[in-house]
This record gives sequence, C-alpha cells and structure tokens, in this order.
Amino acid sequence: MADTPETTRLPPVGLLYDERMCNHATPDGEDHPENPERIRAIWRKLESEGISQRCVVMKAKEAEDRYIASVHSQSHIKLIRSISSREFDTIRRRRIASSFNSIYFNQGSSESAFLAAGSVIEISEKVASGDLSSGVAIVRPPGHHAEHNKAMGFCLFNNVAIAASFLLNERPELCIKKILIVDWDIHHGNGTQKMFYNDSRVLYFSVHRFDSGSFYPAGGDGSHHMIGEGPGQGYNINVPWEHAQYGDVDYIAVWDHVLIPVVKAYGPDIILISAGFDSAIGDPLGGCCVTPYGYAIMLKKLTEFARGKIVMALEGGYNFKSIANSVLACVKVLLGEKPSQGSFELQPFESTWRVIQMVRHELKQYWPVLTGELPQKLFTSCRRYCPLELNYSSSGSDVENDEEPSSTAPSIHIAEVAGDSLSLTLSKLNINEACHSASEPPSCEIVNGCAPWRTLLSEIDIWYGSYGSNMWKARFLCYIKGGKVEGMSAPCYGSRDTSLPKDVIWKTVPRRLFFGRSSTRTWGNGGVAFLHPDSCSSDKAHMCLYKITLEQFNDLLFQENSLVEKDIIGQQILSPLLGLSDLNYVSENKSLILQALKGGWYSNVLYLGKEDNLPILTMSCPLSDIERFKSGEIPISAPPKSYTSTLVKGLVEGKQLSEEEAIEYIKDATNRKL
Ligand code: Q9C
Ligand code: ZN
Repeated sequence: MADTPETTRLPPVGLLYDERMCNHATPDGEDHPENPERIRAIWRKLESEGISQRCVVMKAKEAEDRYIASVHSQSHIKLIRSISSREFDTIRRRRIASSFNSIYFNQGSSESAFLAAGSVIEISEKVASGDLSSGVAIVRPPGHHAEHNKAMGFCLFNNVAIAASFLLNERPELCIKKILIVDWDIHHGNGTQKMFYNDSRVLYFSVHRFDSGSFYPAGGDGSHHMIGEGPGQGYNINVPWEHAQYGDVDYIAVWDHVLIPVVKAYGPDIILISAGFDSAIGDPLGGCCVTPYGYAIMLKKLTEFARGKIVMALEGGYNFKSIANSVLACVKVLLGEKPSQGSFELQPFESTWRVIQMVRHELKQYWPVLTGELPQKLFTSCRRYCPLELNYSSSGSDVENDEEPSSTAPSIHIAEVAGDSLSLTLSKLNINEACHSASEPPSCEIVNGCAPWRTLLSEIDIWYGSYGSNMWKARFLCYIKGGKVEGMSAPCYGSRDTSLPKDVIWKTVPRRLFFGRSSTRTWGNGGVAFLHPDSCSSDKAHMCLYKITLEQFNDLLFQENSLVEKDIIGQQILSPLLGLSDLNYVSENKSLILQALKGGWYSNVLYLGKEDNLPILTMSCPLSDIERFKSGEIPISAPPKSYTSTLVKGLVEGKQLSEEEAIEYIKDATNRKL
C-alpha cells in the first residue's frame, strides 16, 4: 500500500505527570530539597511552553508488588506499602525514617512511591512496544539510591531498576534483551549498580561526583574500579568526578570518549536515563554546571541508538528553575528540535581527561574501542579547578540534606544563568578568570574523536559573509571540502565538518571594499580583498552569505590566516579561535581582534547584524591596519588576474551583477582612494 500520513507518522513522545506524586512530603512541612514543588515546576514549564500539548500526556498508575519484587525484598515492599497507613503515626514514621539515610515519610509517601515505580514501568513498556517513540516520566520520589532492602537518599523504590527488570523478565515478546541505563544524576546510583552488578543484560553507566569517596553516597561504590562481576563484568561503568564545577564540555568529553563508543559496541535495545538534574548549573546540592544545552546534546547523542527508544525518569535536581529548563530542553530534543543556545566553557578540566583516561584503562579489556591512549598533551591543557566561594555545599562533600534551595540566596543569579539567555558570560558566573584558559594559546590535541569545543560549536549556526574570492561558491567550498579550484596555486586543508552550507543568500552592506597587500600564496602577485571595519553609508559592498556552523567558521579563520601549517591542523585544534563568549562579545561590540591571530591579515572578526535571527560574521583587517594602508606602510595593490576573475565569477554566478558591472565594481574598489 502507498504511504499514508498514518503509516508514516512517528509515534508520539509520552510525558507522564501526576499530581498525586506531590503527596509525598515532609511530615510537618519542614523544608527539604526533595519536595513536591520540583515536579510542579517542571510541569508548569512544559505546559506554559506548549510542550505538553505536543506530546501524549499520561497519568500514573501504581506498580504491582510482583514487579517491584524483582529488585526489592518483600519486607521492603511491605514497609513502603504500610508506611502511610493509619497504624503508623508521624512519630512512628519518623522513627522508621531515621533508621534510613536521608529519608522522610508522610501519609502520602506510599502512594507516591508506587506511582513513581508504576509510571516508569508504564512509559518504558510503551516505548519498548513502539506505542511511543520515547518518553519522560516526571516522577518523585526518585529511585536510584534505593537498594534491595532499603530506602536511601530520598529514594523509596528504585523506579528505573524496576522498569528495566520488568522489560527483561515480564515482557519477552517486546524483545528487549539489552538495556543501557545512563545515570547523569550528580550522585552515584548505588542501588541501580547493585541490582545489575552481575547482569550483562543491563549496562549501567553513571557519571557522578565522587570526590575521593567523600561525596554522597560516600564510600567506594562509585569508584571506576567497580566494573561489574561474573557475567556482568565490564557492564558497570562509573565515571567518578574529582570535585565540583564540571559542566557541559566535561560531560561531552565523557560522552565522546567513553559512553558513546561503548554504546555503539553494546547495541542496546532501549535506553533508560536516570535523569537527575542535580548536575545542573544552579543546583544547591550538586555544585556542577551542566546547562540545558548540555543535557540536550547529551540526550541527542543517545537518540542515535536503540532506534531512538529512550525513557527518561526524573531522579534528583533541586533548583526549580534549573530542572524546569533542563527537562524542557530534553523534551524538545525528543520532539526532534535542534538544541539551541550554547555553553560558556570550551575546555574540559585537566581532571576530566585524567578521569576519562582512568575509566578507559579500567574498561578497555571489555570494550576494545576504549584502547587508544589519550595524548599526554591533554593533561597540560587549559582549565584548572579552582574552589569557589559560591558553592552552596561546602566543597568536598555533600551538605546535609535539609537545605532549602529557593531560600538560599546565592542560587538566584546562577538560576538565571540556567534560563534562556544566550549571554552566558563568565562574569555572570563570577568565576575567577585566573582559573581559566581563555588567554592561553591553543595547545593540545586529541587522537580519537574530536575536541569537545567542536561538538559544542557544531550545533551553532551563523552566517559567514564573504566579500572576496569566497563569493564564488566553488572557491569557498575549498575551505570546507579542502582542495583548490581554478586560479589557486595552493590547496586548502578544508574543515573537519565538510557538510555544505545550509543556505546561501546575497546582501549588500554599507562598507568600503578595497584591495591591499602585494602578493599571496594562493593567488600570486597583487592585492586581496579587505573590508573597511567601519561602516559608511555612501559605500556598498556585495556579500555572499553562507549559513555554516560556528565550528566551520573557526576552521575558516584558521585557514584564512594560514595557521594550519604550523601546529594546528584540522581536528587537532584544542581551542577555537572564536568561542561562544567571543560570539557574544562581537555581537555587542561589532568587532573583535582575535589575539591568537595577532598580526594575521584577517584577524578582525566583524559582526554585520542579523539575518534570520542568526549573526552575520566576516573577517577583515584590524582598524589599525587602515591607517597603515593609507600611509603606504602596507601596500595597496590591484588584485591579480586570477583573483579578479574569481571575484567576477562569484558575482556573476551569484546573479548579483553582469560581467561588465562586476568588472566595474572591482575597478572602482581598486582605484578609489581609501
Ligand atoms: N550526609 C538524589 O539526588 N544528602 N538523592 C545527604 C548526608 C543526600 C540525593 C547528605 C543526597 C541524596 C536522588
Ligand atoms: Zn542526585
């Protein structure tokens, strides 16, 4: 039968939210970070952004005892069932709660616990069966600390573990034989790890603060040496952070150099995410700084596997704004939207590389893709850890649990950073510049995979405005694909990402075009095009705009300033010339001299406004060179023939000018006094 809209339409994304899970709360209304407002805040956000309307919204139903029993003891199930009954008064509940680590109970706790577990089962079953393409369970209480016979760390039942067992043992017809659990909550999921420690059907991967075993849940369970046992050996992967402040670029480095290669090799049938957002920027317990954009990229990378069958289940996350914005960014990814808005850090911590290397070493025997050594150079790389005052939790270990995030003053400005502004600047974060590498030159390289800054900048589109030989598309593509075209004497290296521009348009700008310098490697004797950095309403320059990524623009900058032959080639460049904070800067100040290109002919990045809401960038000489051109210190010369004919080809093929007009345009730019 021919395709009808019905047969081609993708199954919807499922969202599960149920107000009844708000009934679990502290018995006398004491403040607690794990409180009902968390999931309310998330739900409000999804509603007000029109996201829930684009999904299938589901209500919770309680998990059956027999399903819970596959990972918890009968006595634990019985305790959680009865804890809210009338035979238990507040005092007795308190006494039982205090026999656990970081647990409270009230009359709503039982129902919430059964609903949370049932929710994750239900949504997982629907994703596994294909009724939903993916799903998000906005549940509480969280689950990953809960063990076989105990509640712990705000968790009563291990929701994700219960759902994983359910798929494997109760629904053989769905053919789920291999499950990947990704736990990006800032805490180690000790419960989940134990439940599948000798089971190769579940690959448990957790990235969490470890701080030498002092971070909650303290001890050795979260160490990278915990790799699984018996048939489960190699199927437990811990990435133990050494301190606070890890952010997008650190997580993406872990994704690129540990998780994704392993997932490729493992080939899971479904992915369950223990999605705690206490690793988010602004979280009062986590002290780290993953942005909504970071979560979106991490999630998007996972959607390439298991035919996109992904279930996210909420775990921790204690800053309402942060968790709402983070979940929003994730659901948008599941709906097929492209992650927007960037991160501020482009260099991982040196400890990030150390941790990655330890984990790869520990697991390479089970996952040969992890075998290659990371180059020593990485360790001298740029970002160094500096303990900060603005951490809520005293650095080193987790703070006692009863901190209330909304009233903790310092969380306010951080929470705003977690919002939707593109101006994520270092100054807002109040991070000591001295801790950062911004001023250090690009140094190191990475053997397999690409530098994390590339991953981040490859998601950002800009317009590159060309006014010289690059107006001829074939010539411009040499910078993307590599090689040379007619008239060029030397080939280009090309960009790492060789994908074509997403769009090409023409524009005129009120700027003076002129030709300067007296010879180039590519074109021989004669001048090449420059744009006067200042605008002048009586001038008019033709521009061909290419929609490319900020990563490609960086590769263009490298090539245009002929830096590639020195020490930085293609994918081995460890820092970009123009990162996100530079993009913010140039958008506000219209011009930015790249210090790394000091002396380069095209070291000045110009901002020419916006098109389609994306910035238009080009490169030219610094303003200071204009005086030197005028005084004759730097020569002004007519373009060589090969260059002129490239310019004419660009303008004519681009249908901007006739051949005669194009020649006239170049003549005028050549002859008119600067
Ligand atoms: N010294 C989740 O994020 N902290 N749980 C207590 C006791 C408990 C976090 C510190 C943190 C539990 C799901
Ligand atoms: Zn947590």
